[in-house]
Amino acid sequence: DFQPAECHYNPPINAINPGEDLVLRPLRISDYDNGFLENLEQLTDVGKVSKEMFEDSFKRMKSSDGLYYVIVIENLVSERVIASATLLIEQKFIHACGLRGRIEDVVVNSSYRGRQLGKLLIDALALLSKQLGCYKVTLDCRDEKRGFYESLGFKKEDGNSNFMQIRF
Ligand code: 16G
Repeated sequence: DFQPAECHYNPPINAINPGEDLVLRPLRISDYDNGFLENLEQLTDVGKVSKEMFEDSFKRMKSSDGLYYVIVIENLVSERVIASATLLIEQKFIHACGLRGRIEDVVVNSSYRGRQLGKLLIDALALLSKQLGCYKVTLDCRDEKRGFYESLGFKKEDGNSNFMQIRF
């Protein structure tokens, strides 16, 4: 059973106190100017995103009736976003009209790695999906990140999960 516990953090950080000068909070529309997109560049190609495009996407997510949760960690001194992750809630008909959580776009700025911040983001979103009543929470990741997610309790479904895609 999934039980994120503070005692698994050494030093003992948590969502209320993620480390000196750091705060964990929901994404704000003003984060366009605080390095949110620049930080995402460390995960993949972000492309050219104008303020208007950003605000449109932000508002669409906000108005989705609790389907999108984007959380960030900000350094309050530099006022820059240094980590972020998204939880997307997928409504289903199966599993008694159940919900599935999907964790996406997890990135911790390279100069902040090794401070358990990735674990903190994932634990927070996994716990949130449990509290929202999801019957499972899933993610897909690069091969080199598999050990990290396994260490947080994620398991590859034996022979029964083949992540497939068509790229456009
Ligand atoms: C990783 C991310 C996924 C993201 C993708 C982007 C996690 C757990 N996984 O797989 O959410 O969308 O990278 O890669 O953060 P892409 O640009 O090749 O789609």
